[in-house]
Amino acid sequence: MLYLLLISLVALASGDCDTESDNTELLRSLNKNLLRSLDAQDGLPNPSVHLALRLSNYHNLAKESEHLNRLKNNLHSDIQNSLSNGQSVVGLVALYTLALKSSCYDLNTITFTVGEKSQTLLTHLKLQMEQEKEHIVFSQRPLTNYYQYSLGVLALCVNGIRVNNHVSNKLIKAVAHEHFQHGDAESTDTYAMAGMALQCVKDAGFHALNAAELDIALSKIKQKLLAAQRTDGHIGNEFSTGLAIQALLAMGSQVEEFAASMEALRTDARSNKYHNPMALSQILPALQQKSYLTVKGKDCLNEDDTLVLEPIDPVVVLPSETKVAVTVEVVTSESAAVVYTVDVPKGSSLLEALDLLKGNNAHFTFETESSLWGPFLSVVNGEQARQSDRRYWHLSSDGSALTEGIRDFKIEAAQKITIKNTSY
Ligand code: B12
Repeated sequence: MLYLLLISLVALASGDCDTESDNTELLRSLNKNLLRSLDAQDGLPNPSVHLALRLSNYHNLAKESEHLNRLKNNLHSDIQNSLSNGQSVVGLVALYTLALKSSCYDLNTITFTVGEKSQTLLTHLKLQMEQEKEHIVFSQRPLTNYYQYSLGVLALCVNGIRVNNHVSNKLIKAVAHEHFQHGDAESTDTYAMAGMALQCVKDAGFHALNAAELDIALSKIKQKLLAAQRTDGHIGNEFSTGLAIQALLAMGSQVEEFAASMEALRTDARSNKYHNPMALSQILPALQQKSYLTVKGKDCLNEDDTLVLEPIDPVVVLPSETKVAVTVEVVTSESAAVVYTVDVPKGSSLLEALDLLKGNNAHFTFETESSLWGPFLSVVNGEQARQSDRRYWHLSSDGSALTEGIRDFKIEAAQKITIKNTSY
């Protein structure tokens, strides 16, 4: 009997070890994928990717430092241009700030010049947040969105900059009035980012006067995130789960409370759901039980430097011989609908399908804008859905909203894609 008990205990223990080493293996391999994305990136260096690499337990310090230099040169001049043109880029500035802080870089040495006046990055972030706040006062919404507003609060706060009470109050009010929307649904991502931002404000004691309001907002966010948990474990959808876990951790929840969500994240990660570097950058900290708040205490000392990128053989994917029929319906802001059809190789991306359609049909045109998530569909048949007018081209397939953009969504079977100029 004792012998049997011992055998089962040994088996159990080794099972645990297996799981632990499987997880370590998964984390290291995701981390390597994120490092590889640095070389593959065609556009601007991505500050969110840098942040995730720096928050990880594993590092390739040479590659990270090379990337830091690219951020300080290329991303810096892109932000400089936007600021000179008077554009609100608070989310990007906040991510840049978080990325630099995660590398323990001296932020006081980073400056931007607008109208002959040179000011530090943090001063600019503060100014941008004031403008966003003023916009909320007059139009009940930020210039950008509450996700970026939260990023701004978070970035100031983790750098020890006192967040103006009026600024954090606007976020608290937005939580109370449930103003966090993504299209026509609630934005789990925004609740998560607001949760991390407000938790930082609470920990720093910046909001001592209205402590009760702040606590109510934090518990509402927690309740929203837990209520958004689906039966398959995801919180919101596959792409908000990482941020939601980060927020729950930051707000003091125990891992056991969302074990199913962690498992859902790992299962998705194993099936390569997070091939987009931006998606990977938001889940990797969560899988290591860290949140963006961890940046606050980062000292960059005695870091691991064991991640080595083995060369991998390039995989050439030939277009499938099998064709599938795609119907593309374009619905303009005036509700006028035009329908097109195109046959595409099975497994094509929606972007490839739209390119084929454009080549075959002189009446169909489209344009994209680059973003951290990839190409954002901005103009269709000459009609622009302007973010400044709070409009966008909403994507759906057979009536269900797509959870990925035109480059990542793959067409595996015949379907009807609807592209609708929608207000938000
Ligand atoms: C706000 C927001 C929007 C707003 C953006 C406008 C605005 N000013 O508010 C609106 C409502 C227009 C929007 C639209 C869509 N969105 Co959106 N969006 C977000 C959100 C909450 C914040 C983005 C942000 O401000 N980031 C901060 C700044 C610094 O980064 P940025 O890259 O410069 O930001 C720009 C881009 O992200 C772009 N953008 C927004 N959404 C998407 C989606 C895709 C696929 C792309 C390429 C770009 C893009 O708009 C941002 C502002 O200019 C994120 C959540 C998240 N976790 O990131 C989801 C998120 C990025 N969106 C998502 C999706 C699926 C969409 C749509 C495809 C939905 C649909 N079915 O139509 C469309 C895009 C369609 C198109 N035309 O290409 C997913 C993307 C997942 C993925 N794997 O690709 C996210 C992660 C939400 C989620 N959890 O599902 N979105």
